[in-house]
Amino acid sequence: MAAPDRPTPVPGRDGVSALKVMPGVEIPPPPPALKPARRNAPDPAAFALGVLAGDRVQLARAITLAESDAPRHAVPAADLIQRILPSSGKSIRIGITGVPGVGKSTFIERFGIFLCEAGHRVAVLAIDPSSQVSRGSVLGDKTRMEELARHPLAFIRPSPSGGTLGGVARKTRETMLLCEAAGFDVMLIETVGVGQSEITVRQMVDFFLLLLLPGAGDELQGIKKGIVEMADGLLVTKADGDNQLRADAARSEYARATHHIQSPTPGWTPQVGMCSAVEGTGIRDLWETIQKFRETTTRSGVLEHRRADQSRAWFDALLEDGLHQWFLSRTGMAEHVDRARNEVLQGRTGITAAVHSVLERL
Ligand SMILES: Nc1nc2c(ncn2[C@@H]2O[C@H](COP(=O)(O)OP(=O)(O)OP(=O)(O)O)[C@@H](O)[C@H]2O)c(=O)[nH]1
Ligand SMILES: [Mg+2]
Repeated sequence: MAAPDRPTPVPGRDGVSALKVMPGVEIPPPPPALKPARRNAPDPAAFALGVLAGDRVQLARAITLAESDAPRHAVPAADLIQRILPSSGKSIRIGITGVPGVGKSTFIERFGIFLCEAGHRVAVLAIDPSSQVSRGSVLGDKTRMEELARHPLAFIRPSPSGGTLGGVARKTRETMLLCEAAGFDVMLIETVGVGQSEITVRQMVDFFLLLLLPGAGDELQGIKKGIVEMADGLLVTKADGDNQLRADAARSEYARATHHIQSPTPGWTPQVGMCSAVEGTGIRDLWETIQKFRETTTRSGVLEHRRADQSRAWFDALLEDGLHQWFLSRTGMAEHVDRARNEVLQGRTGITAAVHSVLERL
């Protein structure tokens, strides 16, 4: 058997400096800005300038920084958001939900292209907590939303992966602020129509749109009534071909149903429409509805109020998160919490007493 080849040391790796490969040649130390330790340090000021100039490459990098879970990125990421904050907030933020297969991706592609053709700059984001493993459905969608992805006025970013719904939401929210600062004036934020993520998206958008299949009668299609109650607009999809009649019937039924449901937005009655993303019908009407919504809620102050409420809730949630993490990071605390919880599960301590015993350690 031949002896294995000894691998050649690679400069920049294997502890070999590319600057010292020539024996006897002395290279002066690099100037401070090029010191290896700083090479990868993100520069929030430079990122912010790039984002504000609408540079897409810098925007993508800035988002990656904001999404990072690495503790060393926390400070520069916060600095970056701080710098772009005054230039954010000027878009109309639209949340889109619906059960799997209802036609979200197809609709977003068609709607997005419609908006781009009207001169808008559209960012498509997503919240999909299940994307921890698969890297997110929208990544696959980016290839499906081929035409929109290629459009120079559109920007598509898959759902951040990893972590809790709260963590994913924080990242998407900051991505939204960055996209706004980069000049995108319509945000389309998709979420899968299952679980808690609708509530989270509702908490970060102005207008919440629920897509519905053209087979009504199915008792709101297994959609929780609570989700219908969060919507500012309902849109029956696939209103084409054989589905046309059923879509019509579904639209009427939902229009009747919404009369009995309290609107999530004071002074606004949820509108029910239908569309075919394949044929492109109903898209313009929807956009007119959303513009009317924006005018109405801006005039009444409801929009400003909603955003203030959202910021307040967001602040409280982050503070709570931070406190929780800080609490568990205290020496021995995580173990103590586990022990106390086990005592409860084994019926040896009541819940209130167990929680007290944990808090007493502070
Ligand atoms: N006839 C018709 N079919 C449509 C329309 N929109 C979507 N579809 C079809 O419905 C199926 C599901 O569409 P998607 O856009 O992938 O649905 P989705 O909600 O994104 O699905 P998930 O990503 O799995 O949650 C596909 O086969 C589409 O071709 C439409 O307007 N008309
Ligand atoms: Mg999809």
